[in-house]
Amino acid sequence: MVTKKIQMFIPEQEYREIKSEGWTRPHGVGIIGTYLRQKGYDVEVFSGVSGTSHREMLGQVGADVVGCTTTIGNYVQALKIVRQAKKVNPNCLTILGGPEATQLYGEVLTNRGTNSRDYCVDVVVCGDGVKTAYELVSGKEWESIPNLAFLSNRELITTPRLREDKNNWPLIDNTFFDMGRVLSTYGRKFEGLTPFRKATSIMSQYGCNSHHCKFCGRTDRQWFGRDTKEVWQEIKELVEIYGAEMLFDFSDSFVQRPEYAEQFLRDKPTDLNPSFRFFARADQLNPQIVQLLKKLGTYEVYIGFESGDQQMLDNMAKGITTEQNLYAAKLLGDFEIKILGSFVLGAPGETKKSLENTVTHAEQIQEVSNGRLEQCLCSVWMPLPGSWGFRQIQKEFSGQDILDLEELKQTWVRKMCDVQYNELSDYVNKVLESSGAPLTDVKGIKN
Ligand code: B12
Ligand code: SF4
Repeated sequence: MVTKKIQMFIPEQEYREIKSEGWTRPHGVGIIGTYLRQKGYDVEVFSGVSGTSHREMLGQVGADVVGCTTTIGNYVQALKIVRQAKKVNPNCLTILGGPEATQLYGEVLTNRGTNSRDYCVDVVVCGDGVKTAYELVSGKEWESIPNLAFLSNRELITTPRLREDKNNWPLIDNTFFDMGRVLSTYGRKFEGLTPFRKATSIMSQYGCNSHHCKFCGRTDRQWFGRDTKEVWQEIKELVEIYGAEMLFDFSDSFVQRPEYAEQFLRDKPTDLNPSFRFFARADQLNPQIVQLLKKLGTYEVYIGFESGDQQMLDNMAKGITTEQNLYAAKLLGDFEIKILGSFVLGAPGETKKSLENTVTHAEQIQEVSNGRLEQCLCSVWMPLPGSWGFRQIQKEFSGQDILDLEELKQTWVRKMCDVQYNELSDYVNKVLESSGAPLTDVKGIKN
């Protein structure tokens, strides 16, 4: 029997490079690719978030099965890849997964499915996709595979959603990537601004069940913590084989379950001392937790402060107060942990006054943290498919799978804010400037 050739892609973002790209590992397609390889398939994984360019990827497309992760930032690139896959091999099975296709599967299949003029997508995986991918490539009846959306005789079929047990997923096979290049990208990108030369990403926990921030595209509310010993095993490999000095844990909040963080610290091998960057919510930080982070070797904590105006924080359902933001910043400063703070402008009802409060807040955060706010990110509210925000303007984009990001943001601001779009964009720079952070950036997608 000839082994099926499978290619998995996470395309690079279409609009602009972001600072976390180039040195991160693709956790979704990385795990899926590893699982399929372990099942005996001939697998290749191409990662735009680990520095492989879109052009390089397009040149490599050609397999029996081609799968792509989609986000709002790379969806157009993902379509180019699956179109190319069909061109090279019309019998190729093309699969889209990831947050964007999960949210817009109906629109994707209407515009790119079997009956469309731009047919390039056979099936969409909605939600978890490791076991699902295996069942798809092994030829199981689609109706009996969970987490799918596809067309059958022009009818849109969806199968039940099932959460997979993440402890049954393999550790990413790092030999898919040029790990030397991936890890050293961090040092190159942040030269002169960081003590670390080599860094990459890990993911200890999945899901966010604490809040429902109205701008957030996360839909996986249920929390799942991976076996802490296994996470350390993964870290050991990254440190000892690839020389990682700093690891960025992409869990939505590392401290959303303090007992998990405590277990993680208890299981830490004494001879393994990498530095970490974690996400955390301001309301989840207290002296005990910050002390724990310090003991773990935390270099930096990424906090979504979002706004300096209490009404805006309430309007975006963030579930935190400006006082909690300042307290968290002070605590981190006291423990000499650096901060990566991010802000989102354009909450429902945003006014010039509330924007001014955010400018002042960014400055205060720098002050109370004793200059520890090292990086500041700021962006205009992007109504991400899947979020509450998107639902408020969805009607105006009805039927579309390719969303014009500029139009999305402008529509949002026109409908939801009491300031003009241009004014809001100017405030992005004002917030970045007032933060006094040495490293500043707009959050990804072109602003
Ligand atoms: C790490 C991360 C990044 C990293 C790396 C990206 C990556 N995907 O690896 C960086 C920092 C580079 C990044 C960038 C961006 N990100 Co990001 N990122 C995340 C984060 C925190 C974790 C992603 C992850 O690894 N999850 C774990 C893996 C296992 O899950 P997964 O990727 O979803 O894959 C599973 C399934 O979706 C499915 N699946 C996925 N792909 C495929 C493909 C096939 C073929 C199959 C069968 C199945 C399948 O199977 C996997 C296992 O179950 C998520 C939030 C989150 N917690 O998920 C946001 C998230 C994915 N990012 C988001 C956004 C908006 C972006 C940016 C557009 C940000 C920006 N402003 O520019 C860019 C886009 C970059 C790009 N190339 O597209 C949004 C996406 C929303 C949307 N509708 O698109 C999310 C959900 C955050 C949020 N809170 O809203 N991101
Ligand atoms: S922004 Fe963070 S805290 Fe809010 S819902 Fe999303 S992942 Fe959870």
